[in-house]
Amino acid sequence: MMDFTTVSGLTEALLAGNRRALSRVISHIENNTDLARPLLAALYPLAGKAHIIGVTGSPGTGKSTLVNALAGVYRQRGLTVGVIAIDPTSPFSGGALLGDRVRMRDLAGDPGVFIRSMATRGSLGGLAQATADVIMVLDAAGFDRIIIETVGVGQSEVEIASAAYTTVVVEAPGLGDEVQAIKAGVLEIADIFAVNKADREGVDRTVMALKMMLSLGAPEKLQMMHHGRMLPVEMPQARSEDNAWTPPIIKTIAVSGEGAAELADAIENHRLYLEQSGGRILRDRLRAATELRMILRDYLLEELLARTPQESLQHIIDAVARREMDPYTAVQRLVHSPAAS
Ligand SMILES: Nc1nc2c(ncn2[C@@H]2O[C@H](COP(=O)(O)OP(=O)(O)O)[C@@H](O)[C@H]2O)c(=O)[nH]1
Ligand SMILES: [Mg+2]
Repeated sequence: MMDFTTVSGLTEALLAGNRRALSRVISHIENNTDLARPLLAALYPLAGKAHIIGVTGSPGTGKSTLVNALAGVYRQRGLTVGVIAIDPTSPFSGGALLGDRVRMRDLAGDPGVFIRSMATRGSLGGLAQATADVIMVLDAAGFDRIIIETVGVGQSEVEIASAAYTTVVVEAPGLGDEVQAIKAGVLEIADIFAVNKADREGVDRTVMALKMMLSLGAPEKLQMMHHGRMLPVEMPQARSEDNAWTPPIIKTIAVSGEGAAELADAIENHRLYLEQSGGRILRDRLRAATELRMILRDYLLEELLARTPQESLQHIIDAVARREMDPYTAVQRLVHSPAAS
């Protein structure tokens, strides 16, 4: 009988391919139970083999449908696939949108595919960290390819991109001003562009706009890296290694699966490119640096708040609110005040 109540029992079952154990482990991590950290510590050394693919883009471009098709291609090629869908939080229920789950159901029942939705409730940093942890667990569980679907809005896509080795940016024709849609910060994270809904009018205009952006985009690329708030200093160096890679533009029709094999080929080319150029090692360092920063930031904040007496904190907040103290001085006070006994 497998013991799902202990770290060793869960780990053993997970490594044996038990999907229920995998779900349990992820739940422990999402709910931050007492077993979460020991499980992460036990699994961390076992991860590092999977190829991690980020799929991002505006809502409605067809990301979920494309991920479904891509996972199907990988399954045909004998590879196992883990999918993490990060959905916009519904303003009413607080739950993930149903649509993604419904469309991804094609693959349900296949033991070579594991799909998990994570709702974007809570802070961005929290989600990015939880996502990184779940990626690691799927990696340790032996999935060959891990695909993360995120809605391309601002900071989160950059954070998730730092978790992926290959980032696919999905565009679609007819989303208004193509260049605007493309400009919104995705150019510098894209390793591959998928122009989905290639059955629709205007697809060639979108492809042309992308080609233009790519030919103009190089200097901006490095500059944007410097301004990316979450990115550690290693980023420009990490990316300079990638300069020999020109993001291919792949036309897809996700609903029929057309172009999905070509997209998978492009991803595999990029995977090989990263391995041969040393880019994978650089991205691993980048990932480690980003993750350490996220965890350290949370840890230091928690530790500081834990050792600061509630009255002192309230006192300082009042002082700042009354403008008797500026917030920078307040932070100095908090950081350098002797630990409470
Ligand atoms: N015509 C057409 N519709 C598509 C294509 N791919 C997806 N769709 C449709 O676009 C809508 C949004 O797709 P979805 O995968 O949920 O997009 P997401 O929000 O980016 O995940 C759905 O109604 C899909 O059926 C495509 O290649 N062509
Ligand atoms: Mg979706």
